[in-house]
Amino acid sequence: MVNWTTEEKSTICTIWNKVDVAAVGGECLCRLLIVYPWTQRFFINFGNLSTAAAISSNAQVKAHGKKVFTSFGDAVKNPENVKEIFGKLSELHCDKLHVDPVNFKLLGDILITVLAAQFGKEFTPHVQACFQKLVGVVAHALAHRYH
Ligand code: HNI
Repeated sequence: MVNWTTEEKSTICTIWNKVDVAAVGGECLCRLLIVYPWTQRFFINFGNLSTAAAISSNAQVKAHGKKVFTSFGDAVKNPENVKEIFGKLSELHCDKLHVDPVNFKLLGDILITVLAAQFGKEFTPHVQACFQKLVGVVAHALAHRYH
């Protein structure tokens, strides 16, 4: 069981409240698909993903990025209960989507780089450490029901 201090939770919320979830979510999923091209195989029904430009302007990628990071926002609000909150999602990603859990870590790291770029100096090492902890907990929770 991971413990969260009040300070860590408020540090994360302070940043997340300033995040445009649609913009950041879209950006993160785009980057995942461009930086780790093998992840495209999960999204073959999303239309044209043939070039970085095509991915960046793909409306389905943007919409799905928003969906994923809206869901991530539930973890921000309730970091103590991520395992419970993401139980069903873990089953879905395992049983139906067959997403290798390694990809949750990759997406988490991408979120960190996108937030670092957006927030600059405000994204101090301490803020990064808090987010690194959260993306780790989320990746762990999403992998939890795999069998
Ligand atoms: Ni993920 C669908 C949340 C990481 C591939 N994913 C969802 C949905 C949510 C979601 C919510 C919609 C579920 C539904 O329709 O009931 N995904 C999350 C979260 C993370 C994550 C919170 C990590 C932070 N998903 C990933 C990763 C991949 C991924 C890393 C693959 C590389 N997800 C999918 C796919 C779908 C999906 C594929 C189905 C897409 C569709 O609609 O066709």
